[in-house]
Amino acid sequence: MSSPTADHDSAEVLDDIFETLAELAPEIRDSLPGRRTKSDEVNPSGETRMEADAYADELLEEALGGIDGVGWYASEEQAEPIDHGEGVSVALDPLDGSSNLKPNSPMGTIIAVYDGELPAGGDDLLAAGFVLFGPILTMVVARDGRLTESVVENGEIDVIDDDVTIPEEPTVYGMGGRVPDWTEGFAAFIDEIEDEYKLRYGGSMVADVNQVLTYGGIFSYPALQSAPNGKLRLAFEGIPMAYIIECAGGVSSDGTQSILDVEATDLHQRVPVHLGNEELIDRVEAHLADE
Ligand code: AFP
Repeated sequence: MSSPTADHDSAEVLDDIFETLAELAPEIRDSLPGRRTKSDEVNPSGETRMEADAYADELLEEALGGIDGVGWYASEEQAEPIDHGEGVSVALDPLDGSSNLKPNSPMGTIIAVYDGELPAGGDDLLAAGFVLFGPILTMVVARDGRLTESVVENGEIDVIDDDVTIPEEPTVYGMGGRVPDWTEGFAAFIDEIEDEYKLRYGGSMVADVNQVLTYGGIFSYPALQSAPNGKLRLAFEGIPMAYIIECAGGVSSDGTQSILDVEATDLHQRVPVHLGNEELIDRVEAHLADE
């Protein structure tokens, strides 16, 4: 694959990608009420897809793949990247947290833009962002080391904070995985922090990470006894969310190192995820090192 700068200005390509995502966001949201049932298909990670997952994936592939300067479209819903010509690779979780659709709880779309062939690591990341389908439709974009938050109305981007920074005094924590399946070190970490912070976990990474950006704290989907690499996917969830948190002054970790330094060997590989204020990430890493 050639570099985005060969024929296209990569800043322009990134502008096009995020504008297209904002234009599609209301359409994806409008499609949700009629697509709350499970389809009879499973995704490459073995999870049953909702009708809405498939619809959002098709819509995003067609629109983002059609941008001049986008070379590959990859998604959590498809086994292999799809060739769209020359340019950057976009990697998407089209509807992250779609099991929240049934109880009408928040969910989102996560995007990572890589300069290079997939699988690619944090060094190859050009930008990342997410759309949050909450009571308000918002989008955050991490680019050039800075995080911007916008409200999306009628597909238009209205920037409300052009330098999002994680609050210095953390207040919340949210963790995935069944408690008996946590490792000893992770359980000890939670034991230590539960008196200090408020537990808030909704099961949608986009919303659970956004509350950390808003209130400060930590989000983890840790290594489990039954799944040493946890649940979340490196290319579609781990790397973009790590960059988003790091652009806001927070820290990411797979337990020992920044998620942006994890070697990418497989498009659908999983990674333990810890995101939040530095002091909390230091504490979780210390407990995990003691295991
Ligand atoms: P779904 O897309 O299947 O709802 O999974 C959501 C997710 O990938 C991520 O958004 C959550 O953080 C995590 O999985 C929730 O997993 P648990 O249901 O095990 O808490």
